[in-house]
Amino acid sequence: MKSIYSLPPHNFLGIEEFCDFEKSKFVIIPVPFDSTTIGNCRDAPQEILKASREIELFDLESKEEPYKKGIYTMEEIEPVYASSENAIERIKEVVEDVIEKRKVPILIGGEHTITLASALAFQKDIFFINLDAHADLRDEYQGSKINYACVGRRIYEINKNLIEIGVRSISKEEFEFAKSNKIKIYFKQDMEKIGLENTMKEIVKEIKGKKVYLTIDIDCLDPSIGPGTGSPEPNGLTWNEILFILKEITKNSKVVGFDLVEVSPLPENKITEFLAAKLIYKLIAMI
Ligand SMILES: [Mn+2]
Repeated sequence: MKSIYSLPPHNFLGIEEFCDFEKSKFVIIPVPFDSTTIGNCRDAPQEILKASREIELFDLESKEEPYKKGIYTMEEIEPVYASSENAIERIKEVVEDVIEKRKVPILIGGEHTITLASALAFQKDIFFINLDAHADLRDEYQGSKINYACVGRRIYEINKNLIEIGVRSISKEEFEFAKSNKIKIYFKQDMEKIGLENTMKEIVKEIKGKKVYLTIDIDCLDPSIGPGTGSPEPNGLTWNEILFILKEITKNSKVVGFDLVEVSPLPENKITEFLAAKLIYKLIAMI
C-alpha cells in the first residue's frame, strides 16, 4: 500500500512491499552532506524521499511497476562536518558494502562531492558520466581540494574514463585542463549544434557494452524546471532531453550505480524535489 502522508515507512516511494534488503536490486543511500557547497543540500535526501511518495508507481513508458525490482532505502549516512575526507571515507565504505552484495547503489545527495566516494568504491574498469552544468574540474577551490567544484577533477585522477554532458559554465583553467588531457566534455552549445541524437551516438560509441556509473547534478537541467539548486545556470536540459540521454546510456551500457546531487530545497515549492524523485524512479525503470 502506498501512503501519501508523512506516516512511516520513511523510504523511497513510501511503500512496504519489495523493500527487503536481500531481495532488492537497488539500494537508496541518503547522504545529507553539504559542507562545501552553496545552498542547503543537507535537507535534500529527506525532502526527495518525502516527494517520492507522490510518484505514480506505474511507469507509463515501460508499462511496468519498476518498484517491483526491489528498492531498499538505507538510513541516512551521518555526515562528518569536521572533515570532508572523513565524510567521503565513511560514504565510500557504505557504497563498497552495497557493491559487494551485488546491488545497485543510488546515492541521494547532498552536494556533488559525495560522488568521489563512489569513484573510490568502484573499480577502474568503469566509465563515469557526469551530467552537470559545470565541469567541476578545478584543482582547488576556496583553499580546498575536496569540494563540489573539484569533484570532476578528483574523479579524473582516480579514473580517466570521465565523460561530461551538458556543461555550459567552465573556467579558463578547467577548459585548458580538459583540452590538454583530452577529457570528453559535451558542451551544451555543441550539443545544440550537432543535435542530441548525434551527441548520443558519439557517447554510445565510447560506452557500448561497458560498465557505467552515472552522476546527475540536478543543475544539468534547466532552472525553469529545477529551480532548487545552489548554482543555477540558464539553458539547461529539458525533461525529455535528459530522459533521452539516460535511455541511450542504459540501453547501451550496464549502469552499475548512480547518484543525484545538489538539490537545495526551496521554501516556496517542492518542484525540484519531485523532479529529482521522479528522475530517480525513471532511471530505476530503465536499469
Ligand atoms: Mn556539479
